Amino acid sequence: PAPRTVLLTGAAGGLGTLMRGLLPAYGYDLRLLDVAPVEGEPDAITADLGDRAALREAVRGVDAVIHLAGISLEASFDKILRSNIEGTYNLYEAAREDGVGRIVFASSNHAIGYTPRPLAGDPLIPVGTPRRPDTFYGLSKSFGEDLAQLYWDKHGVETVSVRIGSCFLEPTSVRMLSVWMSPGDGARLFHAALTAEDVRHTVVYGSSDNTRLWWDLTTARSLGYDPQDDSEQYAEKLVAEQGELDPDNPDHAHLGGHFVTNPPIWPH
Ligand code: NAI
Ligand code: 15L
Repeated sequence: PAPRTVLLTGAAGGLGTLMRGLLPAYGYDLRLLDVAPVEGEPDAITADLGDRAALREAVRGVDAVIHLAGISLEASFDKILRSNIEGTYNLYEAAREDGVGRIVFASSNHAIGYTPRPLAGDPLIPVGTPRRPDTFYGLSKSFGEDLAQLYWDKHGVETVSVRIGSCFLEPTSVRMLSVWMSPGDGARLFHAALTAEDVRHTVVYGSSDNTRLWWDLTTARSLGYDPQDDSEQYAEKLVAEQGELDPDNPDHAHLGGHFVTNPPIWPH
Protein backbone atom coordinates (compact mmCIF):
# COMPACT_ATOMS: atom_id res chain seq x y z
CA PRO A 1 0.00 0.00 0.00
CA ALA A 2 1.10 3.58 -0.65
CA PRO A 3 2.69 5.26 2.37
CA ARG A 4 0.52 7.75 4.23
CA THR A 5 2.29 8.67 7.44
CA VAL A 6 5.66 10.12 6.58
CA LEU A 7 8.33 11.50 8.89
CA LEU A 8 9.87 14.66 7.39
CA THR A 9 13.24 15.44 9.01
CA GLY A 10 14.68 18.90 8.51
CA ALA A 11 11.15 20.31 8.45
CA ALA A 12 12.25 23.78 9.59
CA GLY A 13 14.68 24.23 6.70
CA GLY A 14 14.18 25.78 3.29
CA LEU A 15 13.32 22.58 1.45
CA GLY A 16 11.43 21.18 4.45
CA THR A 17 9.27 24.29 4.54
CA LEU A 18 8.52 24.04 0.81
CA MET A 19 7.71 20.32 1.07
CA ARG A 20 5.52 20.57 4.15
CA GLY A 21 3.51 23.09 2.16
CA LEU A 22 3.21 20.93 -0.96
CA LEU A 23 3.16 17.26 0.08
CA PRO A 24 -0.08 17.16 2.12
CA ALA A 25 -2.00 17.71 -1.16
CA TYR A 26 -0.74 14.25 -2.21
CA GLY A 27 -2.51 12.74 0.79
CA TYR A 28 0.39 12.42 3.21
CA ASP A 29 0.06 12.86 6.91
CA LEU A 30 3.42 14.42 7.78
CA ARG A 31 5.19 14.05 11.10
CA LEU A 32 7.75 16.85 11.37
CA LEU A 33 11.16 16.79 13.03
CA ASP A 34 13.96 19.33 13.30
CA VAL A 35 16.48 20.50 15.86
CA ALA A 36 15.13 24.01 15.27
CA PRO A 37 11.54 24.97 16.01
CA VAL A 38 9.21 24.54 13.03
CA GLU A 39 7.26 27.77 12.68
CA GLY A 40 3.53 27.40 13.06
CA GLU A 41 3.80 23.68 13.88
CA PRO A 42 3.42 23.12 17.62
CA ASP A 43 3.27 19.34 17.17
CA ALA A 44 6.65 19.15 15.44
CA ILE A 45 9.25 17.05 17.21
CA THR A 46 12.24 19.11 18.32
CA ALA A 47 15.20 16.75 18.34
CA ASP A 48 18.79 16.47 17.22
CA LEU A 49 19.81 13.61 14.91
CA GLY A 50 22.27 12.69 17.66
CA ASP A 51 19.39 11.76 19.99
CA ARG A 52 18.81 8.09 19.20
CA ALA A 53 15.94 7.68 21.66
CA ALA A 54 14.11 10.63 20.12
CA LEU A 55 14.62 9.18 16.62
CA ARG A 56 13.26 5.79 17.71
CA GLU A 57 10.17 7.55 19.01
CA ALA A 58 9.88 9.73 15.89
CA VAL A 59 9.87 6.83 13.41
CA ARG A 60 7.42 4.70 15.39
CA GLY A 61 4.60 3.64 13.11
CA VAL A 62 5.51 5.76 10.08
CA ASP A 63 5.29 4.24 6.60
CA ALA A 64 8.28 6.13 5.25
CA VAL A 65 10.81 8.87 5.99
CA ILE A 66 11.92 11.84 3.92
CA HIS A 67 15.33 12.60 5.38
CA LEU A 68 16.28 16.22 4.79
CA ALA A 69 17.83 17.11 8.16
CA GLY A 70 21.51 17.89 8.22
CA ILE A 71 24.03 20.56 7.45
CA SER A 72 23.26 21.71 3.92
CA LEU A 73 26.52 23.50 3.06
CA GLU A 74 30.22 23.01 3.69
CA ALA A 75 31.26 22.99 7.36
CA SER A 76 34.04 21.58 9.53
CA PHE A 77 34.54 17.83 9.35
CA ASP A 78 33.47 17.48 13.00
CA LYS A 79 30.14 19.17 12.38
CA ILE A 80 29.52 17.19 9.19
CA LEU A 81 30.48 14.00 11.02
CA ARG A 82 27.93 14.60 13.78
CA SER A 83 24.92 15.82 11.82
CA ASN A 84 25.27 14.24 8.39
CA ILE A 85 27.26 11.05 8.92
CA GLU A 86 26.39 9.88 12.45
CA GLY A 87 22.99 11.58 12.23
CA THR A 88 22.04 9.74 9.05
CA TYR A 89 23.31 6.47 10.52
CA ASN A 90 21.17 7.05 13.64
CA LEU A 91 18.12 7.69 11.46
CA TYR A 92 18.67 4.50 9.43
CA GLU A 93 19.15 2.45 12.59
CA ALA A 94 15.91 3.79 14.04
CA ALA A 95 14.12 3.01 10.77
CA ARG A 96 15.55 -0.51 10.62
CA GLU A 97 14.61 -1.26 14.21
CA ASP A 98 11.05 -0.07 13.67
CA GLY A 99 10.64 -1.87 10.35
CA VAL A 100 10.21 1.30 8.28
CA GLY A 101 10.34 0.13 4.67
CA ARG A 102 11.29 3.24 2.70
CA ILE A 103 13.51 6.27 3.08
CA VAL A 104 13.89 9.13 0.63
CA PHE A 105 17.36 10.54 1.24
CA ALA A 106 18.28 14.10 0.31
CA SER A 107 21.62 13.50 -1.38
CA SER A 108 23.21 16.28 -3.38
CA ASN A 109 24.92 17.11 -6.63
CA HIS A 110 27.94 17.86 -4.41
CA ALA A 111 28.51 14.08 -4.04
CA ILE A 112 29.72 14.34 -7.65
CA GLY A 113 30.65 18.01 -7.57
CA TYR A 114 34.09 17.62 -9.17
CA THR A 115 32.56 16.02 -12.26
CA PRO A 116 33.16 18.31 -15.25
CA ARG A 117 29.87 19.72 -16.43
CA PRO A 118 28.93 18.63 -19.93
CA LEU A 119 29.74 21.06 -22.72
CA ALA A 120 27.56 21.37 -25.82
CA GLY A 121 27.23 17.99 -27.50
CA ASP A 122 28.54 15.98 -24.51
CA PRO A 123 26.32 13.22 -23.13
CA LEU A 124 24.32 13.88 -19.98
CA ILE A 125 25.91 12.68 -16.71
CA PRO A 126 24.53 9.25 -15.77
CA VAL A 127 23.74 8.28 -12.14
CA GLY A 128 26.53 5.69 -12.39
CA THR A 129 29.23 8.32 -12.84
CA PRO A 130 32.02 7.86 -10.25
CA ARG A 131 31.45 9.91 -7.15
CA ARG A 132 33.71 12.95 -6.82
CA PRO A 133 32.66 14.86 -3.70
CA ASP A 134 33.64 18.52 -3.78
CA THR A 135 33.54 19.13 0.00
CA PHE A 136 33.21 17.28 3.33
CA TYR A 137 29.53 18.09 2.83
CA GLY A 138 29.51 16.26 -0.53
CA LEU A 139 31.48 13.42 1.06
CA SER A 140 28.73 13.02 3.67
CA LYS A 141 26.15 12.67 0.89
CA SER A 142 28.35 10.05 -0.76
CA PHE A 143 28.39 8.25 2.62
CA GLY A 144 24.61 8.51 2.85
CA GLU A 145 24.20 6.87 -0.56
CA ASP A 146 26.48 4.00 0.48
CA LEU A 147 24.69 3.66 3.81
CA ALA A 148 21.42 3.43 1.89
CA GLN A 149 22.85 0.66 -0.31
CA LEU A 150 24.05 -1.25 2.77
CA TYR A 151 20.67 -0.99 4.48
CA TRP A 152 18.96 -2.31 1.35
CA ASP A 153 21.39 -5.19 0.84
CA LYS A 154 21.63 -6.21 4.48
CA HIS A 155 18.28 -5.22 5.98
CA GLY A 156 15.83 -4.71 3.11
CA VAL A 157 15.27 -1.03 3.93
CA GLU A 158 14.58 0.70 0.60
CA THR A 159 15.93 4.14 -0.30
CA VAL A 160 15.62 6.58 -3.13
CA SER A 161 18.71 8.80 -2.97
CA VAL A 162 17.85 12.08 -4.64
CA ARG A 163 20.92 14.02 -5.80
CA ILE A 164 19.20 17.35 -5.56
CA GLY A 165 20.44 20.19 -7.75
CA SER A 166 19.08 23.50 -6.40
CA CYS A 167 15.55 23.55 -5.05
CA PHE A 168 14.51 27.12 -4.45
CA LEU A 169 11.52 29.18 -5.59
CA GLU A 170 13.47 30.52 -8.58
CA PRO A 171 16.93 29.97 -10.05
CA THR A 172 19.28 32.82 -9.10
CA SER A 173 22.39 31.98 -11.15
CA VAL A 174 23.27 30.81 -14.63
CA ARG A 175 24.52 27.53 -13.13
CA MET A 176 21.12 27.01 -11.55
CA LEU A 177 19.53 27.13 -15.00
CA SER A 178 21.04 23.65 -15.40
CA VAL A 179 20.45 22.20 -11.92
CA TRP A 180 17.25 23.90 -10.72
CA MET A 181 14.41 21.83 -9.32
CA SER A 182 11.21 23.81 -8.97
CA PRO A 183 9.41 23.21 -5.67
CA GLY A 184 6.48 21.72 -7.60
CA ASP A 185 8.78 19.25 -9.36
CA GLY A 186 10.46 18.53 -6.01
CA ALA A 187 7.11 17.49 -4.55
CA ARG A 188 6.38 15.39 -7.68
CA LEU A 189 9.73 13.65 -7.35
CA PHE A 190 9.39 12.97 -3.61
CA HIS A 191 5.88 11.61 -4.21
CA ALA A 192 7.20 9.33 -6.96
CA ALA A 193 10.04 8.21 -4.68
CA LEU A 194 7.58 7.37 -1.92
CA THR A 195 5.14 5.44 -4.10
CA ALA A 196 7.16 3.64 -6.82
CA GLU A 197 7.38 -0.10 -6.29
CA ASP A 198 10.55 -2.11 -5.77
CA VAL A 199 12.98 0.78 -5.67
CA ARG A 200 15.58 -1.18 -3.67
CA HIS A 201 18.27 1.53 -3.61
CA THR A 202 17.74 3.84 -6.55
CA VAL A 203 19.86 6.94 -7.17
CA VAL A 204 18.18 9.73 -9.10
CA TYR A 205 18.99 13.31 -10.00
CA GLY A 206 16.62 15.83 -8.58
CA SER A 207 15.86 18.63 -11.01
CA SER A 208 13.27 19.99 -13.35
CA ASP A 209 13.34 19.14 -17.06
CA ASN A 210 15.62 22.08 -17.77
CA THR A 211 16.61 22.97 -21.32
CA ARG A 212 20.21 23.32 -20.02
CA LEU A 213 20.11 20.07 -18.02
CA TRP A 214 23.50 18.48 -17.20
CA TRP A 215 22.34 15.07 -15.98
CA ASP A 216 20.21 12.16 -16.98
CA LEU A 217 16.72 12.02 -15.47
CA THR A 218 16.05 8.46 -16.71
CA THR A 219 16.14 6.82 -13.27
CA ALA A 220 13.95 9.57 -11.81
CA ARG A 221 11.44 9.08 -14.64
CA SER A 222 11.53 5.31 -14.05
CA LEU A 223 9.93 6.00 -10.65
CA GLY A 224 7.04 7.72 -12.41
CA TYR A 225 8.45 11.24 -12.05
CA ASP A 226 7.11 13.51 -14.78
CA PRO A 227 8.70 16.95 -14.36
CA GLN A 228 6.57 19.89 -15.45
CA ASP A 229 8.98 22.82 -15.15
CA ASP A 230 11.96 24.22 -17.07
CA SER A 231 14.24 27.00 -15.80
CA GLU A 232 14.65 28.42 -19.31
CA GLN A 233 12.02 31.10 -18.66
CA TYR A 234 14.59 32.71 -16.30
CA ALA A 235 17.52 32.40 -18.72
CA GLU A 236 17.32 35.69 -20.55
CA LYS A 237 17.37 37.77 -17.37
CA LEU A 238 20.09 35.72 -15.61
CA VAL A 239 22.38 35.55 -18.65
CA ALA A 240 21.98 39.30 -19.22
CA GLU A 241 23.01 39.93 -15.61
CA GLN A 242 25.78 37.33 -15.22
CA GLY A 243 26.88 36.26 -18.71
CA GLU A 244 27.15 32.66 -19.89
CA LEU A 245 29.29 30.17 -17.91
CA ASP A 246 33.02 30.43 -18.66
CA PRO A 247 34.57 26.97 -19.22
CA ASP A 248 37.96 28.29 -18.03
CA ASN A 249 36.57 29.28 -14.63
CA PRO A 250 36.65 26.23 -12.32
CA ASP A 251 33.51 27.46 -10.55
CA HIS A 252 31.73 27.22 -13.88
CA ALA A 253 33.41 24.08 -15.18
CA HIS A 254 32.22 21.55 -12.59
CA LEU A 255 28.79 20.34 -11.49
CA GLY A 256 29.40 21.58 -7.96
CA GLY A 257 29.91 25.21 -8.98
CA HIS A 258 31.71 27.32 -6.40
CA PHE A 259 31.81 24.43 -3.90
CA VAL A 260 34.87 23.17 -5.82
CA THR A 261 36.98 26.26 -5.08
CA ASN A 262 35.43 27.75 -1.99
CA PRO A 263 35.81 25.41 0.95
CA PRO A 264 35.83 27.99 3.75
CA ILE A 265 37.47 25.53 6.12
CA TRP A 266 41.08 25.14 4.97
CA PRO A 267 43.50 25.47 6.72
CA HIS A 268 41.96 24.24 9.94
P1 NAI B 1 18.49 23.87 5.38
O1 NAI B 1 19.82 24.11 5.95
O2 NAI B 1 17.59 25.03 5.09
O3 NAI B 1 17.67 22.87 6.30
C1 NAI B 1 18.27 21.78 6.99
C2 NAI B 1 17.49 21.57 8.28
O4 NAI B 1 18.10 20.50 8.98
C3 NAI B 1 17.53 22.80 9.20
O5 NAI B 1 16.21 23.19 9.56
C4 NAI B 1 18.33 22.34 10.40
O6 NAI B 1 17.86 22.88 11.64
C5 NAI B 1 18.13 20.83 10.35
N1 NAI B 1 19.25 20.14 10.99
C6 NAI B 1 20.57 20.33 10.77
N2 NAI B 1 21.30 19.54 11.58
C7 NAI B 1 20.41 18.83 12.31
C8 NAI B 1 20.54 17.85 13.33
N3 NAI B 1 21.75 17.45 13.75
N4 NAI B 1 19.43 17.33 13.87
C9 NAI B 1 18.19 17.73 13.45
N5 NAI B 1 17.99 18.66 12.49
C10 NAI B 1 19.09 19.20 11.93
O7 NAI B 1 18.71 23.02 4.05
P2 NAI B 1 17.73 22.75 2.84
O8 NAI B 1 18.11 23.60 1.71
O9 NAI B 1 16.34 22.77 3.34
O10 NAI B 1 18.13 21.25 2.46
C11 NAI B 1 17.49 20.14 3.04
C12 NAI B 1 18.30 18.88 2.71
O11 NAI B 1 18.39 18.72 1.32
C13 NAI B 1 19.72 18.89 3.26
O12 NAI B 1 20.07 17.58 3.64
C14 NAI B 1 20.54 19.32 2.06
O13 NAI B 1 21.86 18.83 2.16
C15 NAI B 1 19.76 18.68 0.93
N6 NAI B 1 19.93 19.39 -0.33
C16 NAI B 1 19.27 20.59 -0.53
C17 NAI B 1 19.41 21.25 -1.72
C18 NAI B 1 18.62 22.48 -2.02
O14 NAI B 1 18.68 22.94 -3.14
N7 NAI B 1 17.87 23.05 -1.08
C19 NAI B 1 20.33 20.75 -2.77
C20 NAI B 1 20.95 19.48 -2.45
C21 NAI B 1 20.74 18.85 -1.28
C1 15L C 1 23.27 21.89 -2.03
O1 15L C 1 23.57 20.74 -1.76
C2 15L C 1 22.91 22.87 -0.98
O2 15L C 1 22.26 22.26 0.12
C3 15L C 1 22.04 23.99 -1.52
O3 15L C 1 21.98 25.03 -0.54
C4 15L C 1 22.61 24.55 -2.82
O4 15L C 1 23.87 25.11 -2.59
C5 15L C 1 22.72 23.42 -3.83
O5 15L C 1 23.41 22.31 -3.32
C6 15L C 1 23.43 23.84 -5.13
O6 15L C 1 24.31 23.13 -5.58
O7 15L C 1 23.03 24.86 -5.69
